[in-house]
Amino acid sequence: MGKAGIAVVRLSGPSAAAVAALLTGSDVLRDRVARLRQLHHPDDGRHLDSGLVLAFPGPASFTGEDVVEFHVHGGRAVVEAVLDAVHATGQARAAEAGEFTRRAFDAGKLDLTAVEGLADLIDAETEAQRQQALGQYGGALGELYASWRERLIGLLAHLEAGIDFVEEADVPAAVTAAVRPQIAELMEEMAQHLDDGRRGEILRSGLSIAIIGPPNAGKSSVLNWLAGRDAAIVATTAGTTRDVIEVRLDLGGYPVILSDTAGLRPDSAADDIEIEGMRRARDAAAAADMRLYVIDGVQFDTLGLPGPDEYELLLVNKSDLDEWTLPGNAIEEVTYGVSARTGAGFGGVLQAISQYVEKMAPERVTPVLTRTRHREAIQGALAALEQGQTAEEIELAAEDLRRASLVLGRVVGAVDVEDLLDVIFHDFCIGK
Ligand SMILES: Nc1nc2c(ncn2[C@@H]2O[C@H](COP(=O)(O)OP(=O)(O)OP(=O)(O)O)[C@@H](O)[C@H]2O)c(=O)[nH]1
Ligand SMILES: [Mg+2]
Repeated sequence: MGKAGIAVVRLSGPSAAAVAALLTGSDVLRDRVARLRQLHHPDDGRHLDSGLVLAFPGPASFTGEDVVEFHVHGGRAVVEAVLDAVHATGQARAAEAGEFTRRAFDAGKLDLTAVEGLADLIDAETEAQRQQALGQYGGALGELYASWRERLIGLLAHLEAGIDFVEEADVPAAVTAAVRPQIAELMEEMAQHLDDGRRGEILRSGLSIAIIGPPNAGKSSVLNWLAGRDAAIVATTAGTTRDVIEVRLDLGGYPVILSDTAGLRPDSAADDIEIEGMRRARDAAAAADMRLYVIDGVQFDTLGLPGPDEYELLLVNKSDLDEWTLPGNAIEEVTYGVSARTGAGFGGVLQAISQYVEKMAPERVTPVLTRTRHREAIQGALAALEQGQTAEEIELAAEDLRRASLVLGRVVGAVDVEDLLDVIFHDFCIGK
């Protein structure tokens, strides 16, 4: 809900045309032509607005049902009045969150991965996110999983045919021997699909980068410089930042969540609030995909430098000051002299972040999986197939294949997923 030039009120279901007729006084469902119509309240005939009325007769509509859209002016009172008039017909109610998409799913218009792709498309903030979501909405991921499932079901049919001949000594063994190499091939494809550096998941939810280091090193200043605004308080007092401050950025199409944290120093030098802040800082550092360790290039404690496994990039800040130097024991490849005051050196830092992303999430053939739900399912299917490969009895091997195909069926929503649906559709807004 908000103010806009145009608002679209959508109706879906068998009464859509009847409701539209009551508001417009005309039959709108005949074709897919947009027509300018005056909308009136069905109770007292009062004029509500003029707007376009556009009908999509089922089944060739988004939901598969008859759909009518009113394109009215986007003022709050206009939308309220039109919704009120729609309710007054007694033939319609407000949709629940995600209900249009859920009906589309029920009508077989979209599989579950496409539904998720649509939700991601609506949430997409960067260009790379948009491309990935659009691919998934278009069915790329769903088609891959469906094709694996089809192959599995084909192989399963072979095994089951073999089971019919368990009485004959060599038939079952021959069937299993014929099927196993094909299962191995499928397993190889699944393993490759899983070995993607979590690219799709990172792109969907954002790469998390924690800025850590001693107090007063300029961590908040680095965050502000990268964010291009004064998101965090900067002050000469050591221990300024206590809470973790998060900023979302678009780095070359990749969504990045930067968090500024409290400076780390011995507990004895800090009060209770700062100690809690440092605990949060350590948690943020542990949970991050990447860590930027910031030190002050004028005052640093060489002995106090963290081990190279505690950060991905070392930023030696305040290079604008004369007394600035790089610590002698810094590892050259990951060390960057910067000034959060002048912006010097940040070009190299941004490049290093991009390279790091490329390294941890190499670009491979699409489609990539984008959610933990997908990863767990493919891992589950793979585990079932592995077990099937070593099963002695043909019946047991068949059972493992059946399990794997069931798991794949659940990812795309082809088999019993009632429990999953509420979770997935809950992410949607009303009216989608
Ligand atoms: N000359 C110079 N001063 C800087 C630079 N970056 C930060 N400062 C100063 O260093 C002081 C500390 O900066 P902050 O960004 O608050 O440091 P911090 O690491 O977030 O500090 P805490 O939140 O207390 O841990 C401030 O007075 C900044 O103005 C820089 O590149 N050059
Ligand atoms: Mg700070």
